Amino acid sequence: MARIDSSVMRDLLKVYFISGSTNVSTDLSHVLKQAIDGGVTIFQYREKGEEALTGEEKERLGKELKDICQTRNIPFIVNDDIDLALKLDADGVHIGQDDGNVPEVRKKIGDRILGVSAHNIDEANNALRDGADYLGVGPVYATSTKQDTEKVCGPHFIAELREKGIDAPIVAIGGINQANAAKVVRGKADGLSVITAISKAEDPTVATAELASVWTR
Ligand code: FQP
Ligand code: MG
Repeated sequence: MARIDSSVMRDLLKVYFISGSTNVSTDLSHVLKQAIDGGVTIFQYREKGEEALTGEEKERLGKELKDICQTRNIPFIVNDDIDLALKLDADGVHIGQDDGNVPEVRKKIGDRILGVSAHNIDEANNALRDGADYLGVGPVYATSTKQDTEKVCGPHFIAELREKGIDAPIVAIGGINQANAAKVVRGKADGLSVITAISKAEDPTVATAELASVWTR
């Protein structure tokens, strides 16, 4: 196996669904299946926060979600928890600036997909130098699913990173929904990442299809 090709990575980022058990009102496995039916291209298991599952329960749900992704042919990414990612044989991991050292994580996970959060040009360049396959950039809009965020950067910030020479795959994150997704696309992101715009949608299939449609219209 080799590291993922950047053009393949770019395509996979188009509709990036992130969720854990606390982000849904019903059953996450069911929501994930519905979302994949609507066009999700990659999934991140982010089991985090006060009521989040831990230990064996976290692992059990992770295994279930991984199997769903595998059966339906989309990559399964684990947020923060490298050991869980390895245990579940995930397709990749996503880490933020405070989640550990990028070269060390790269070493641990081999050629699996590695996503890193970046909030400025230096973080972006360093992450790519150290082995990131894609960057998560945001929050592009205000978000309620994460408390300790950096300041809102707006979709144009991704265009700025492009102008400064960042050519790598970038997925935008933070407060993205069906109403503002087109703006994020025009702001030069390769993909949109959402939690609640899908996890709390009345019909996750329809909600996902609406997000996916910004890439073809
Ligand atoms: N970008 C992405 C992705 N996924 C994420 N989880 C984050 C950014 C945020 O460590 P981090 O990462 O800053 O916070 P947390 O671990 O609480 O999510 F690019 F995948 F969309
Ligand atoms: Mg993190």
